[in-house]
Amino acid sequence: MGDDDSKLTRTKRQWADQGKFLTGRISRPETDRLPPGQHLVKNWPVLDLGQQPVIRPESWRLDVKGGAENPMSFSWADFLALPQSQKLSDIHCVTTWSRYDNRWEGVSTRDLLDLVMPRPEASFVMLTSYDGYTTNLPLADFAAEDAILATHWEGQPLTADHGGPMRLVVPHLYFWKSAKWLTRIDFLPGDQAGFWERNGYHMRGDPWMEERYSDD
Ligand SMILES: Nc1nc2c(c(=O)[nH]1)N[C@H]1C(S)=C(S)[C@@H](COP(=O)(O)O)O[C@H]1N2
Ligand SMILES: [Mo]
Repeated sequence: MGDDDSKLTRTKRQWADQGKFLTGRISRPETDRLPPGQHLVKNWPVLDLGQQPVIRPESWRLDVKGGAENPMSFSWADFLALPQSQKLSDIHCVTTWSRYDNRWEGVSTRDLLDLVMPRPEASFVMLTSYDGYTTNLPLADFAAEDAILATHWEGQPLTADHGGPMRLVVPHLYFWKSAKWLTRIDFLPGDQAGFWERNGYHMRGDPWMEERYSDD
């Protein structure tokens, strides 16, 4: 990865420049389940930079390093020994598809945060994945009640194309914030742009506010 000039990246940068898909409407999750400009799908599309890493459980690691009071490095066995949670949530992708009622199992981000304890000055999170992908979000969004480090979808192990063995799911933000093949989490005092955020996408990405692209 790191190829900031691939065809996909150039196309998406153009969309950001043109404001493609923007409706100018704002809605609220309490009243509108489907955010503005989205349409429902029944299948689950695969979207990524096209370099799906092959990860063996023996070599898998999750490192929670920067900005933590208790930095930790988890093996696959360590991770499976953490408290397990289930969440039911909707997916909203910035390319305008949404998918309702996805059943996830894994470790809730709150349970992870209780262990590693971000330092008081930490307000943002940088996620790094095995394919080199990065994405950023506010710590408050990462710590949302329904955010989960998911190992299972609909009762089955998460497949490699959807980010298995483990991906983040932050359902109240556009799906590009939900890093597949997650391997590293850093807490930061200030916000830094990840991969799509450097290519014209919004630093926060709230679907109900249509925060698709950065303002400049
Ligand atoms: N590691 C990694 N995570 C990623 C991506 C990626 O390219 N690499 N793409 C993001 C984007 S743009 C989307 S829309 C979702 C797609 O997830 P899916 O393929 O499971 O639908 O993953 C997000 N997480
Ligand atoms: Mo996406």
